[in-house]
Amino acid sequence: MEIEQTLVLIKPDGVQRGLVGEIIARYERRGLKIAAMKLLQLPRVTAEALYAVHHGKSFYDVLIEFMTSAPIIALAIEGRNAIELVRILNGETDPRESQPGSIRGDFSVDITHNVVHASDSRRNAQRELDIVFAADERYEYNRADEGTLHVKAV
Ligand code: 3AN
Repeated sequence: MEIEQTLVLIKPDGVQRGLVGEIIARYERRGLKIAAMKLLQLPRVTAEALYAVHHGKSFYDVLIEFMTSAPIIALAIEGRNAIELVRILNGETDPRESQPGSIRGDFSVDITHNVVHASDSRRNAQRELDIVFAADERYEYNRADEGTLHVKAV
């Protein structure tokens, strides 16, 4: 399996509740790597591009309003199977289904204010990363523990 990158957004509620360090620590502890990171307030046009697939749905306006209301943290998270692993760490969208131990399962009771976003496929990860990050904002480096984390199967 190739190394993947995925877009993570820590939403305005996650930033305002002081959960940034807690959330990023969960990705790092799992063995995933931060390839890019910044604090920004999403311009409306950027939020609309990210959530274009939801245009016309009942929750679309509320979602765009919320995501552009205050600063967020954007991350490119990298690792083997990073797209799937990050979504497991984040937990289900619906708070009634997000399991304790996941970020949403531990910190969220609301489907809009649900702390984090992550890409759901390779295609979307590429598209979303390109919307949020310029090429020179993404970095290549080695984690000190990569030799231990990435043991080849025998
Ligand atoms: P996820 O973020 O878990 O991949 P998506 O991509 O289906 O979920 O939805 C994007 C965001 O839109 C969600 N994080 C949530 O904030 C909001 N959303 C999704 N479904 C609903 C819904 N039924 N009602 C209200 N908000 C929703």
